Amino acid sequence: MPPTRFRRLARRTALLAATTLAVGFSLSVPAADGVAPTLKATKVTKTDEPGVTANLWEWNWKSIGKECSVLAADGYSGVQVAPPQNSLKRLSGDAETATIHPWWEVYQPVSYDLTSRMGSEAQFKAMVKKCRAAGVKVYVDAVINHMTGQGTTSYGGQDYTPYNYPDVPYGPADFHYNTGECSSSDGGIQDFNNKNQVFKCNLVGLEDLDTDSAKVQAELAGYLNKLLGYGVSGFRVDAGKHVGQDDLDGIYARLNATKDGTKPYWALEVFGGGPGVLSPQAFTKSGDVLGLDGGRQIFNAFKSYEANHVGSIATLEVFGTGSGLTSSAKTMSFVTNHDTDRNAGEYLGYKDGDTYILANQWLLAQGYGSPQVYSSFTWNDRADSPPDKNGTSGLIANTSCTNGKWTCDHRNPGIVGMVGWHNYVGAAKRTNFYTDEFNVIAFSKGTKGWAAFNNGPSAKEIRVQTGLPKGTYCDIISGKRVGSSCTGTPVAVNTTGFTRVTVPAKGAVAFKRTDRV
Ligand code: ARE
Repeated sequence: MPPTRFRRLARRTALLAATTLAVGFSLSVPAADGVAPTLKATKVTKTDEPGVTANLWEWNWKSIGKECSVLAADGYSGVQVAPPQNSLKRLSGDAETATIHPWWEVYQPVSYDLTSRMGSEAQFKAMVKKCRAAGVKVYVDAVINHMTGQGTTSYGGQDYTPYNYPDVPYGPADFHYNTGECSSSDGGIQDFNNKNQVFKCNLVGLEDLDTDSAKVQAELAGYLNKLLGYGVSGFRVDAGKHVGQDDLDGIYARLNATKDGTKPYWALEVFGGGPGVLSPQAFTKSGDVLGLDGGRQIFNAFKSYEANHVGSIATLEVFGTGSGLTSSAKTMSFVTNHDTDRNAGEYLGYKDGDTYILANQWLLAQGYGSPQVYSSFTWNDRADSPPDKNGTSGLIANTSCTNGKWTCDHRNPGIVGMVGWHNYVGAAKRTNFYTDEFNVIAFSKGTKGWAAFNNGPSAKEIRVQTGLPKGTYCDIISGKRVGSSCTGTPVAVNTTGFTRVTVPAKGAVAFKRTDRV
């Protein structure tokens, strides 16, 4: 039987089963964690603030654990990791992709057991422990909107059928498809401007959980509280837009505090577009949101000149609420993530090379939101599996930053330099904004740091105010200060704070007050 037909039949059967179940359905709410009281029951008010994070997407737990000491030394305060729950394990390729184990298997949960492509539950725990010991907080990509949309087998070994996940357990009544709340004709989101469909129907065929029910909320909170119990500091909420504000709030209220005694960080994935009620702004009461619209604006500024000969990074003088984005305080910002990296033409990605690096350096300097730097694996086809441990097992190999299979942009010396710069200047205000009205900009952050960015194809000399005292400073993009010498380009600032400096093509120059040699 062709899979779609099987699926349709299975859905019909599930619907019947759901109707039967709904009659005798009794609410059983498992205790959230047993140990820590939920946020609702405590007076915890401070929310975890992530600082600069590295998104080591689909790196395995062992490799992340190892990398945390590098992250700590480079000034990152957190790491975001891929969805750790048990997921779909495909048995073969199909008409959509011949790849047996496309990267997106992990976005199809089967249970909240932590056996995954990235490792075992014990390895996950060990990774969190190691990272926390190094001073790096861990943020988990939480897939709580849905379960799978295909398959019957999983990495954890548990089998399932449509709308039946015995190991959670979830049955047909735990899905919107069967509660009758989804208004579309086929149970899927057909109209992304329709609130009911966006919240209550299946996103790309993924079985949408009945997240307004107390039972489902308690199961989800149980999963997230397990992670918090292991020392996790917060979550990137996958498809947050499709859970909806009320259900997100219901789940969040059931969470425990983090091990640091704060409310967990909660960054919601909410794509722009659609009516106001579905906009990222409309979710900022429920948590921070991912800076997806900001990523597009960054692309337009850095890339559109090359593509269309219009626009330039001079437009970034206004970036934030002034350009229609969510406020800095409510945003997790980035140049790219695992989806947008595969969306050339709308967002920058590692394949954009110097432009991508420069955009990351700029974002760290601009200081909008909680900036995140993305590093993952190289790919040719957008469905490509991450490098495999043993051929086609689906289990992810250890990361190597030198074998060409992984991108390790968070280690790029110029990006690392700007992480330190970002941390040092803190909340200092942007001043002395300069632009040549084309593709070069420069600015200071208070009297703490100065940076210049050239997105053009040739080097450019500028004469600008730095806001810093007279002296010779070490450019932290081309090198760093070691004692009183500089391994990069020294830059002179005169008694009135001005400098005359050449900003390399597709490059930056930056220094902090403490980089004086
Ligand atoms: C896979 C197959 C599908 C199949 C499905 C179920 O590709 O053909 O139907 O499995 O069997 C990722 C992949 C999907 C993959 C899925 C599950 O991208 O291809 O489906 O994993 O394995 C909207 C949502 C947004 C969502 C995107 C995909 O608003 O939340 O669609 N993004 C998150 C993740 C993705 C992930 C999922 C959610 C699912 O970040 O990586 O999917 O967990 C406009 C609209 C947006 C829309 C966007 C799509 O901008 O405004 O609303 O985003 O386009 O790019």
